[in-house]
Amino acid sequence: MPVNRNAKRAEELSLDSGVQEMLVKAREEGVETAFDRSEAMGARCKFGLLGVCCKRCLEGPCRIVPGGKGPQAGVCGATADAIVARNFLTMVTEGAAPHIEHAREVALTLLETAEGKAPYKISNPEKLLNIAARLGLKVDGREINEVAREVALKALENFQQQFGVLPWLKMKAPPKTVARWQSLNVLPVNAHLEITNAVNRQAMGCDADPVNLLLGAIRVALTDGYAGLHLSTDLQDVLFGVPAVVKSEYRLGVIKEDMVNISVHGHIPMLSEKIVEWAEKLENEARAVGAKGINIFGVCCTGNEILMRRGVPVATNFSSQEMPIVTGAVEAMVVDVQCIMPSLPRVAKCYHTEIITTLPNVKIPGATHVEFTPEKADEAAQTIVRKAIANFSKRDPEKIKIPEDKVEAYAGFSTEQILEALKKVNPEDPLQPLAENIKSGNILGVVALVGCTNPRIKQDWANVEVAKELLKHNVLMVATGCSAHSLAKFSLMSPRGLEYCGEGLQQVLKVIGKANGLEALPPVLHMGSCVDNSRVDDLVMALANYFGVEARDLPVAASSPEIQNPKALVIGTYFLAHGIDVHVGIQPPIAGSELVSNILLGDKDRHALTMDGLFGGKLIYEEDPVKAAHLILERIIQKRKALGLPCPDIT
Ligand code: BF8
Repeated sequence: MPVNRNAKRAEELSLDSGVQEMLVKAREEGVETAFDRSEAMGARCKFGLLGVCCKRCLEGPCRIVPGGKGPQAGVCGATADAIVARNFLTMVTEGAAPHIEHAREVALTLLETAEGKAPYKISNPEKLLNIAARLGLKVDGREINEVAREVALKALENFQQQFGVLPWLKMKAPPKTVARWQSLNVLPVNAHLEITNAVNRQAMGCDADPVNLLLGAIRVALTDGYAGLHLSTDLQDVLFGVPAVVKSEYRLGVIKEDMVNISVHGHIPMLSEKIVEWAEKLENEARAVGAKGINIFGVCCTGNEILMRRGVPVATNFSSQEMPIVTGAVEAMVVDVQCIMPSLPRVAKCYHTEIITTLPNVKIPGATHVEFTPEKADEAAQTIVRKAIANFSKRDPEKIKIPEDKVEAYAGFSTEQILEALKKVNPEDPLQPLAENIKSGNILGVVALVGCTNPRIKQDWANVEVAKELLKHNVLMVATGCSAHSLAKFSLMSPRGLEYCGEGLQQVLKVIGKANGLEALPPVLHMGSCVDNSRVDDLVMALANYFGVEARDLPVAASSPEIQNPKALVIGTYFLAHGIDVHVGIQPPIAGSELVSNILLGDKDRHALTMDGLFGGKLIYEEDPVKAAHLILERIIQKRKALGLPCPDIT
């Protein structure tokens, strides 16, 4: 890697001291990382940032300078409004497809498990029976595998039925909200059809109406929410268990010098669950090569999945996924799908780490491929763990340096676990303590911090600052995805984070925590991976029911200060469809169209047509984390006022 003498210092690129240390080491060893590439990329393309570049046919590529002297439409006549709306729909669709494929794979795994063809079991029959009953299936007197098979087949209808409303949406969405979606013609039928239709309407010479295209994005987002997020979480809980509170550790210090270290990275728990299982079974083989055992740690959302259910520690999140390799002490990094940097094998080449790809559709030059399918899960996991053990002796002792920092964190806050914790305060009416404290203002509102880290901004910084400012104003926080990792790394998922909370919130966290044998609940509740935003949705729906209103009426919001991936954008759009405000700290490419920007970002009182007016929630774009928190607080206050709840002065 050529030396960049003007490169930003490590402290300017990440808030995480371990990542900073590894970034310095990588640079000293001539290893290029995402932080360096992001800097080398320089200022991003203005047309791309504005969303006004169109590459849909060979007449172009066309690009428009909005309001400038050049052409105000592409060769075909598409205006900036149409191009920006179409590009937005493309991004949302590209975010939805991975979640939808994830969910389909889980449904197939459940089917194969029920039929005895895959080596998994029904870990939570109670949740399975509950889903079956809600789907209207007969459960009494039937074998559990028989019910599981029927649930799996019903789940697969989300990808193939030709008529009616998406089954998982029908099962879970509140009727009043569904009626609104129906009136706007945004109800999905099946996930594959919706993805095809979305791609079709974006194609050259198809849908050119920006409003219609944005409603198309809502339709894709609803598909994502129900046939992607909810379906994945529900069936994963059936197969692997509903998360309950676990105590674990975070940061690069979870890598252990005297053990065989295996990193699991990606999103699909079917693989990582098996790696954890086989790592335990093959401990002796690791000892035979001189290691003290096998240490599994997570990165990104696979990290969330096995943290939530098994308490497996997490090393880091998206932007710094290359850093575990730079420690020189990782024998294998096993990846499945999504958010995997293609640079990993290039970084690994400088050390002894083996990058192992696993799913048929994801291969990376320079990686070893061990094909994983649910039926062959045991064989694949054994092969992978043995490869890691064999690599232990290939370490270069000169290159080993592991940051010492690690922090404790609590995770496992599924909706079920939150209700269990609340039951300890009020067994008959578990939501009452939460609802009453929202009513009184001890809890001003609830905000979900969701999404990513992004090398365009200092890693973890915006996530942590938004959270701290909201906690200070008594906002109860939940978190998912890589932003959950950011908050855990800085003690916001341990009772130590209590010092950042306002008085009212502190009091509530202490009361609920003590009732559950803890000093206090952590100020931010870890609800899981990105597909587990379904859990956030479940919690909001439970609260809405309790208050007798819709989600759009509640003082709740979502925030993604360091958004990177279109998946986070589609999740945000899903929340918007429910009328939940969504903050982003990096602007999606919409600024090239005033119309599109006003629809997404505008207030219903100031613009004729807005998401705010149609659905009740709007997109908030603000890069400054403290200002962003205050924009969120303003909206929370507005919603509290509309509910007739007391509103403090916010300063
Ligand atoms: O699905 S939070 S960087 S890892 S997209 Fe990716 Fe963003 Fe991380 Fe999980 Ni979600």
